[in-house]
Amino acid sequence: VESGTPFDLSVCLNEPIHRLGGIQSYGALLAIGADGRVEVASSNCAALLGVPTDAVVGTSAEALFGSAGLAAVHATLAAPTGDRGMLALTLGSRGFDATVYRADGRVVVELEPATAERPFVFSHFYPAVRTALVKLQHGRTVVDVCAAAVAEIRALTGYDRVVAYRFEGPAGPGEVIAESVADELEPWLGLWFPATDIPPQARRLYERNWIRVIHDVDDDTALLVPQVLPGAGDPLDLSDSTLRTVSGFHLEYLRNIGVRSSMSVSLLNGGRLWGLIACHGLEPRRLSAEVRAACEFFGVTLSLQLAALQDTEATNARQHARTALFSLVTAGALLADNDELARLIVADAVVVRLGGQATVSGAALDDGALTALWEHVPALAAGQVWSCESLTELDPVFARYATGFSGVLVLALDGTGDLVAWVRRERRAARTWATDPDQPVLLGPHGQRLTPRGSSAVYQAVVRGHCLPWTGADAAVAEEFGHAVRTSALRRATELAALND
Ligand code: BLA
Repeated sequence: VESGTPFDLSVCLNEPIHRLGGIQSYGALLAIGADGRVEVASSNCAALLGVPTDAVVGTSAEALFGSAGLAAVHATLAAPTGDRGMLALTLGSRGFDATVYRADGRVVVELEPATAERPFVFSHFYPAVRTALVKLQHGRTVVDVCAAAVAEIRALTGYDRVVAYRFEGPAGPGEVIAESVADELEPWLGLWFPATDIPPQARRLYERNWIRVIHDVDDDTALLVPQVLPGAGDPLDLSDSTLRTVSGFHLEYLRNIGVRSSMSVSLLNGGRLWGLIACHGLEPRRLSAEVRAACEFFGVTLSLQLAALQDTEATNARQHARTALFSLVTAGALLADNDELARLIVADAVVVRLGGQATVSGAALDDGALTALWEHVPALAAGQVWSCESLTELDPVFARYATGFSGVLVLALDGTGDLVAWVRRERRAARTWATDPDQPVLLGPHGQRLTPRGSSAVYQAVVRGHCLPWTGADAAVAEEFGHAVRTSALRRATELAALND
């Protein structure tokens, strides 16, 4: 293939990364069927367990683990600790940290040689994690807390670079918002990375489990034997695996940025992935089961704290809105003062539409643009909010209007089309990208290679046609305002009724 040619990204989108039929070779995997026999085993059993894979497949699990060991596996599976459990197991004279979960109707046991002489005990690591978590409590903003978190995770794990990476929207690109990095590496703070760096099926997988470790990008994958499940067309589902082998595309990516090992921890709010803590090592790095469990625990706690901060920011915005609303309410005319409305939610123009009649204040708006806008606002119930950050992306027709605005946040006052619309102009946001966002992947001189990236090759690109994003707080304020309008309309109606009595 010619170098510099674009790469077909649909290949990435369709890759079944949870069923690649192999694991990282530092551990072994066994899948036990309903009859208690091993149906699938990784190809490295001889090296890790001292029994060749061919002899393991078909053997009864009880023969391998002993009846006490097998009972411990089932007890761990039955414990209400989430989708996967951990325990210490011995095979012959070898000690292992085991991870157990269910997949495709089998019981899966993953075995990693115990790193220390002692078995896995979370409490060994607990004091360090506790100290680290306490340090997070002083952060007042999401960025502050992330800055403390990356420093603590780097100290706990020893990776060379640890970043907090925040997505813009669930399928969007992302920005490095905090970083702790070794002196000899170039800083990435503030860099943007294209959305295609983390495809949607990977994002979904990362909502399901909190942590993933790649111990060596040059590892020889241990294949599953047999490759496809008996009676099925696909390899075993490794969604819950800790040893899961990794997409070749991602390994290529890591090699291109000079990374030998990685770990990432999900940042979730309400079950949705909004960011990652991503760690890079310049050398292969195996995390012991207990350090991994500590990082997972750290990620859960960090996510909760960040979610609480995000909620606090929304609550503060609501409080601020209440104060602004109070002055509107006491002035007696909620919908009469558009300037005050534009202070409630930052906007370039505010449109109040009552009985089909629109009053615009602030920046001038084309009549044609307004007509097009009304056609695009979906049907909303009273009090409901709808917003859009790029009307030209919604419909290219919006590019026609010279007084062009990019985004709108609409509050429905009733179900009949009365509404308030806050309108924002385009914000030409200059971003520093780690690669050309319009051509995120090129085939390099050595055939199929993802392009290297980093701050030495930054790319300035201006994002066009979008307004300053509407935040959850903006929506909360609009809802609050809608509530006030309805309450005061109700009060006025009651007063009128009383007068008429
Ligand atoms: C996975 N891509 C990932 C992961 C990260 C990134 C963090 C999670 C796996 C891990 O922990 O290493 C990307 N890493 C980043 C980014 C930063 C970082 C943006 O440090 C910035 C600070 N990747 C591509 C292209 C494809 C691709 C073009 O660039 C598709 C061809 C695929 N990335 C890809 C896949 C995965 C991935 C398939 C999932 C890997 C897996 O979990 O199996």
